[in-house]
Amino acid sequence: MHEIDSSRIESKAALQLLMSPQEAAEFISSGDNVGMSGFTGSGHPKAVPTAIVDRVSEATARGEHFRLGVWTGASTAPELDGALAAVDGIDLRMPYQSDPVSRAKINAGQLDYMDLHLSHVAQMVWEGFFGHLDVALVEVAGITADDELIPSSSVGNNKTWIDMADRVILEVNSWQPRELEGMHDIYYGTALPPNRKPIQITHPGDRIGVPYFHCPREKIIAVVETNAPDRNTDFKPVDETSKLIAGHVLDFLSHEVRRGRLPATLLPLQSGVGNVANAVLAGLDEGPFRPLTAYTEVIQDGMLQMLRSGTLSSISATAFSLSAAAAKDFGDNITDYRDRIVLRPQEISNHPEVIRRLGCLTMNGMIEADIYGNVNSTHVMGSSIQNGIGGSGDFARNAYIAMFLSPSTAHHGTISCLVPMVSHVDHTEHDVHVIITEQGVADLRGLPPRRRAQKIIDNCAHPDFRAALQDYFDRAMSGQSGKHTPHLLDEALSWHVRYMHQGTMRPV
Ligand code: 0RQ
Repeated sequence: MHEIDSSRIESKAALQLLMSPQEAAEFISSGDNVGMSGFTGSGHPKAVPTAIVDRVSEATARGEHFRLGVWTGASTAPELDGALAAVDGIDLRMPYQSDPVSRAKINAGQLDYMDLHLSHVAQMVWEGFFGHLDVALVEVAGITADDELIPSSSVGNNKTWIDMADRVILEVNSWQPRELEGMHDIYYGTALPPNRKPIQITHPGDRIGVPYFHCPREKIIAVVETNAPDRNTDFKPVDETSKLIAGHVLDFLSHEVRRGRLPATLLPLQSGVGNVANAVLAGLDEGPFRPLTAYTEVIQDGMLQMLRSGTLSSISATAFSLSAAAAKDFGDNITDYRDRIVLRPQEISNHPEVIRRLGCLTMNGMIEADIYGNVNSTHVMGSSIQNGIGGSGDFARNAYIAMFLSPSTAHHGTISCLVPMVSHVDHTEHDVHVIITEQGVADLRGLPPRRRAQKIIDNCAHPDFRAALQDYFDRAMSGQSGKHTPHLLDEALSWHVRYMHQGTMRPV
């Protein structure tokens, strides 16, 4: 840890509650549900989780169990998700994870996981589906003299955790820039039906809330000071496949502008994270469209670069997900960026009403798509979770144009990402408008199922698998099944079984 900046805590009451991470962890008991901050590796608590891991290990050494319900915004970091999963300290995890250790535990049946639409989490917690929230463990960038909490590099579900928990533990992280203050927009107007009001956002930069979390003083039981970085994962250099996909996205968008279906400034962008997304954003930064806006979930390196160059004029999101270099650039130049960024609670950043009204252009990754356009974003071979649906459903279902992007093959070309029937469905054929691989673009809008199938096979499948997919489709067309969405049901999933047995989906 770096040196603590004690000026971050201006509240006299909060100063009285300063203690070590170990002391704070004593307030958490086995069986508690703990709502933790954290979203795509940013803004998660950095010190108390490690102290909880020690408590779990000590309990295990005594032959006892110490398990918590762990609720977050989205993914966190190895020292939280990975470390707690490794010592079997998690009873139920929700709503999103991407950690290799917790993934292995989930897929071994040793850890229960609920993979949820990220916009649904707050409402489901208000309704009590996951039980009572005992503790909120939330990182903040500071506490003002008036006891207002300055959010950190992610907002996620923190407002809900602070509102709903009996007890609140705060980590004040002085690694987070002091100038984050004022960048957030925490909306306190949400309610359950029939008391819901329209969400008054008509432009990504609109502010409808306040810059702070409110928390009654008596709920705060511990304050811990830290100075530790976010996860800040570096990207792999952009590869040829990602560049080809990015090129197809740009061609597609240009075509839509030429057809008059999109303005030259496009519509608010949403982009998933990862190398393909970053390559697309780099392509857009060099492309002809500007000024652009983004109504998205996460601000990754590519989006920051687009702000720097002026290609993007404003971004709404719920979190950052930056490499170490981009995080440094953000911290060094925060005064240039801050007026153009709004960070919101995830039920607002991913709100279906707003996404539909703004007409977002959404770009998300996938594990596989089938020839009719159903998309699997979450499960490898139909039963093993990879990460979770995250915000992809919130955005795709309500998008103006829902694009799904992926290389046409996985695992060094041995698996086709275009298949006869997806082994798990996250986005149905009704929610998927365009599929783009390095091979090309399948614009499925306006096409009935059999025409969609031919387009996906022709435009998106890898040549190594195209003949096998065509053969499947032709035989399904001439077989006994209904002809609206022809299938050979006994064969559809044996496509995947073949991979399990032979390590390849190549036709044999
Ligand atoms: O496995 O890591 O063991 O090599 O899946 O695949 O190619 O690295 O791609 O990082 O973009 O992830 C769908 C998982 C794609 C991601 C998914 C294997 C592959 C590799 C990862 P290895 P890549 P990406 C919304 C954004 C859901 C949430 C979402 C995701 C691993 O995009 O989690 O959209 N999406 N959030 O080898 C077997 C296949 C496979 C396969 C890939 N067909 N069969 N394995 N893999 N395809 C909101 C935001 O704004 C953030």
